[in-house]
Amino acid sequence: MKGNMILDEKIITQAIIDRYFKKLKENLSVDVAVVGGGPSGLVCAHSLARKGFKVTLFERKLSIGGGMWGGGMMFNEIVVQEEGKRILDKFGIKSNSYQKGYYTADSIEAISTLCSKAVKSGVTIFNLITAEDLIIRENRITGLVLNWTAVEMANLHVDPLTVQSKFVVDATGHATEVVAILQKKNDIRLNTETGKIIGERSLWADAAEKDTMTNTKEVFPGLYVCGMAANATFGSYRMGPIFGGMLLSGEKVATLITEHLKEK
Ligand code: 48F
Repeated sequence: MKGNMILDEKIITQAIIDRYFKKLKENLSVDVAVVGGGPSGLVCAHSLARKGFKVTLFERKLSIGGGMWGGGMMFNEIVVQEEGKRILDKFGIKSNSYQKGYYTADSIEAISTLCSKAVKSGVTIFNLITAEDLIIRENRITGLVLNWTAVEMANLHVDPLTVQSKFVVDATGHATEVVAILQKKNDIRLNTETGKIIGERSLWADAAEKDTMTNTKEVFPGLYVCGMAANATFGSYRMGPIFGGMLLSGEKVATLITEHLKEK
């Protein structure tokens, strides 16, 4: 290294602690808290942050990206249809026409770009944190209850911390975890036909992709679902490795929430 500066491990440690806690404190009260850093959650968070809203995304795992990295059965390519290609273009993700109406993209380029653009548009992402509960006031979601994923994995008895949020988005994919927690712990009715989570059905790409858009909506006051969580909640099909619906759903949920944030 140039010069005579001697690196001090204590300063390195202080820098990380100071900066992390500054970031955390700045995100204790936000416009939108997104749970899940898969494709739908990232597009949602990116769209809202670009409009100037304060958006925080919590991801359980070490890596952001959910189910997109692995393409289909670990073949790291994804497929999108015509409408989905518009979003890839918007993010500057290269796609290749396969045959009429079908495009492919490198899943690594796709998800790393979504993540990078989300962060650069102002989204704060906290990885390694799990949403384990919700805060409800007067029959409306007003925040999230969070804990370290490591606490969850080790099954330790450690109390969580909280963030306040005007809106919460469940972008947790197949497990639709946030809605499931809400249903399990509270005597409430969801905005579904049965008032409960209807559950995901077996694979049907075409119907699933269309339904994802219809099912992207508010499921309980203050709580929206997008991506695969939307279909799992409202009882539609899974779609497999076609990702247009995930991207478009993220965009749609951001538009819906924007309308409400403007009213507030
Ligand atoms: O599953 P995931 O990629 O959700 P998505 O955006 O996309 C689904 C597709 O990947 C694919 C598909 C369509 O092509 O069927 O499966 O709907 O990403 C969900 C993310 O949420 C995280 C999880 O680790 C994953 O990265 N997650 C789940 N539960 C929690 C969570 C939780 N309680 N707290 C924090 N993160």
